[in-house]
Amino acid sequence: SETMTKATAADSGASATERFLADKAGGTGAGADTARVNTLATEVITAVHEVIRRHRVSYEEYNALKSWLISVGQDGEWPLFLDVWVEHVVEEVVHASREGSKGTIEGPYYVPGAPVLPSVATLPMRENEAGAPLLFKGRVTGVSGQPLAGALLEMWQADDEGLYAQFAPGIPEWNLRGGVVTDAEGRFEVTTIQPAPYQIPTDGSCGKLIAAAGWHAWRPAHLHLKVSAPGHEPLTTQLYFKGGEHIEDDIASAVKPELVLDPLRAADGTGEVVYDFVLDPA
Ligand code: MBD
Ligand code: FE
Repeated sequence: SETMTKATAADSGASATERFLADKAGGTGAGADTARVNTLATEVITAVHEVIRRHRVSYEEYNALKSWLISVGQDGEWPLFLDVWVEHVVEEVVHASREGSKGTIEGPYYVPGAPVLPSVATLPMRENEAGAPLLFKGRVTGVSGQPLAGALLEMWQADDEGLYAQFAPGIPEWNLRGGVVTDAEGRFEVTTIQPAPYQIPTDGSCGKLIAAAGWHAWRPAHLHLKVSAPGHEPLTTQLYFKGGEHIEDDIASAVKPELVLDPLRAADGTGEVVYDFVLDPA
């Protein structure tokens, strides 16, 4: 039933908060620079003041904002909120001068340490995992075209219901998560399933904002990838599907034209597509 299989915001939101605190919190290096903090904090606060003046914000609206901000933390939805509405601009700025493949946002659901798989592999999945089979193959090279043998291609994706293992209950730990190692010519060939469009949780604070503003909660179907090799800049990216719903209006603003796949489809729906990754030198 719906209640058995649907993740609640509390499930996936709180799990994303725990995951972030375990892997990425404590970035105090940047925080140590007083001048930088002064500039950024002052400008963010000033931008808020300007919005309040321009739109003559009321006390009712101020208190609604205050209670909403409190609820985002209580729901554990700060990673979700930030990755959906803020991360894409950070990614744009940080990777502006990358020569190799385009990247995009990581989002809240990466987990390091997925099972390591050979260059020709099937992602861990349940018997009768729902969704059309997808054969995804290609090559990892450096910017001058040299093959990168032994590169690690980490993949993670939602299942056919839009749920991520380790963030929604009842899914095997590493379902649809794996790290594929390229062969001597930098090649990989991964069998997975076609992902479905993804709806961010509607029952928590982010969902409340979406409903209150009259937005939609959808991301287009996507594969997440992290490609890494010694001596090279790791690449965090996502791949989408041509003609798929919400390609043009991703709630997370993370689609780029270079990231849209157009698989060959067999009569039974099985897809096959080639995509090559180019990594910048470190
Ligand atoms: C996702 O699956 C995702 O990729 C992003 C960016 C935000 C929420 C859920
Ligand atoms: Fe995702």
